[in-house]
Amino acid sequence: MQEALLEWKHIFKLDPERELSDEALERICQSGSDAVMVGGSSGVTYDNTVDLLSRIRCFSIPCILEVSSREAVAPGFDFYLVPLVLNASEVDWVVGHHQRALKDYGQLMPWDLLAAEGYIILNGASTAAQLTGSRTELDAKDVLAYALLADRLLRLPVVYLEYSGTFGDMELVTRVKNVLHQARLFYGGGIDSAAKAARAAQAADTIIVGNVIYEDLEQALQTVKAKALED
Ligand code: 1GP
Repeated sequence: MQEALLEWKHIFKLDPERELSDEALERICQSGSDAVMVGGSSGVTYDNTVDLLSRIRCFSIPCILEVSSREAVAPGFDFYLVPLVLNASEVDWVVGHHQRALKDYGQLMPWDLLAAEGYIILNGASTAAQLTGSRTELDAKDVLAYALLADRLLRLPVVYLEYSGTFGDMELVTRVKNVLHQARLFYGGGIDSAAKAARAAQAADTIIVGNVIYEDLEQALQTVKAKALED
């Protein structure tokens, strides 16, 4: 599954706390996107995670859990991505919650299905930034240094530039991409049209589309076209 991760160019991120009709879910899962990721910054529970997983399992698309709280970790996903929020002000969000989870469940971890993501959160107004106390007042050199930290020092397989809720600085995304040596660059935030998806797909390796699924499904489905441009 680690290899599949390297191929994915477009991922839809579904929030288990938000309502999505069966018809909308079917269209998302059959859109041609590479994978769906289940995750959110708040309101994610074991029950709503398992419920969404069971609905996604009606389709053949790979399904990833992005682990944001250990109460919501459920078996049965194809892959698990674990964020380390590199610019969080509290160590808990960098390695603290993770250490406590491993203390309890270290023997049970499906290591072959797990990978860490080096998150750099850049929209200070987002729930993720507020929850983690992320330091988002960063200049380009700061961001590039976090990218180097993730890629070269920690050798994380994924660097995730997270602009959740707003479309980011594509010039900066491109600069980050250019300093990465081995990590794959995920970009997420504010992709709400085919044009923005195409711009983000040029700058990053993998684009993540979230919010627009719930606000304008037709536009969300259009973002999958960016994948075809890259193929
Ligand atoms: C959120 O990066 C994802 O974690 C996607 O962002 O919801 O703004 O599309 P949006």
